[in-house]
Amino acid sequence: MTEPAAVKAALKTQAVETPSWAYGNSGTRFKVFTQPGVPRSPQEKLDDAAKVHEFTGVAPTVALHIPWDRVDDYTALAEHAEDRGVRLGAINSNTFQDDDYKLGSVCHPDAAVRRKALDHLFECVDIMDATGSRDLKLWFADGTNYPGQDDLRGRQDRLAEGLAAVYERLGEGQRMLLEYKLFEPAFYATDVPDWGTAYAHCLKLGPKAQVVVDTGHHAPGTNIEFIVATLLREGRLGGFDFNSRFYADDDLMVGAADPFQLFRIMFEVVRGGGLTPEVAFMLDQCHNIEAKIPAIIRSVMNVQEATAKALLVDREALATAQAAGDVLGANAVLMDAYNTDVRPLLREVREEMGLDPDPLAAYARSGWQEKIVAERVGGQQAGWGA
Ligand code: AOS
Ligand code: ZN
Ligand code: ZN
Repeated sequence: MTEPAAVKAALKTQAVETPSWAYGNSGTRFKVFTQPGVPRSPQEKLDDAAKVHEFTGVAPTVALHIPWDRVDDYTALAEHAEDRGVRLGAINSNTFQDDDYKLGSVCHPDAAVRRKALDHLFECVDIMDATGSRDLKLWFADGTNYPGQDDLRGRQDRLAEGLAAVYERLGEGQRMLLEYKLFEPAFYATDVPDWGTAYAHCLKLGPKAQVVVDTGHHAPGTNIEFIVATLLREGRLGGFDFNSRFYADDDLMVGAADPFQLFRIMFEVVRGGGLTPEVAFMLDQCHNIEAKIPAIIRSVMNVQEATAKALLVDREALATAQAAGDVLGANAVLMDAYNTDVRPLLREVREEMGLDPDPLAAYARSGWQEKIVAERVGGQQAGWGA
């Protein structure tokens, strides 16, 4: 049995990165619902993210998205974050919102469009230099809708060429995280559809290229924990984009749709030694109909609960049962941990960190929501689902 003190220590050091776009208005392609009090600027998104960190104690960094968070002075933005007790995290690129990208970005058949996409990615690395961000997160909407539309292999060659150029541009201590996604917006063939493709490109590029697992980007029934175990084993798990899905890339709160899956994933993280800063635990979510800051606090707590349960797995008993071929016994060890109510333990962890044991109640009492509703008029759309 893992010592409670060790479990608590691990939980205190875990960091969950929240995404700037989760604080803004969002929706589906049918409707973006606006909420009162949402941020009007990247600075205000950071102010909200700082509240999530203040009440959870484990959300010290905020991912930015360019151009949604474009500002004139990124050093000043980083200072704004630090003034509020948080730091800027991964820089997310956007090579999907311009008309030019209809047939792709770095995989586009036209060299001029590929150049434009590359220039944007270089700009993102420049921003990392200014903000001190470690990670560039790359998600490409590239793909084709019809068989024969473009050459599948040719597109991989262009992708490899583009990625290599970005890799070259990375400085000391910087990484690129390559995200894969089964489908959408392309429906016939996606250029980075799965972890195998992402891994193959990363392997060729070098150690600064790592795979990022967005939990919503798989076919139903995919064993995501197997992917996590494999990538960790190969030293290529750069991080997660956490969210929940029922149908497609739903971007619902992590741990809401399938907490058992999140536990299984976190168990493989713990088992594979991945509970370190080398693995970025990021949220990639949109809160279309629920209150945003409380939803993000809830999401951070859901990650903590899954992590606590994963840490509680009796690894020795599990190994003994596995070695003895005790199928039911081994399964029972895992289920015992999953079925443990870890909320009292997490309340203790928070109290030991000098926090309120109930972050949602503390946020509700803080008056922040009333303040932003009163002060902010004309909140920004996240940029997503327009
Ligand atoms: C898109 O489906 C991906 O999940 C992206 O990671 C992300 O939602 C987007 O890049 C927001 O920055
Ligand atoms: Zn993502
Ligand atoms: Zn996604």
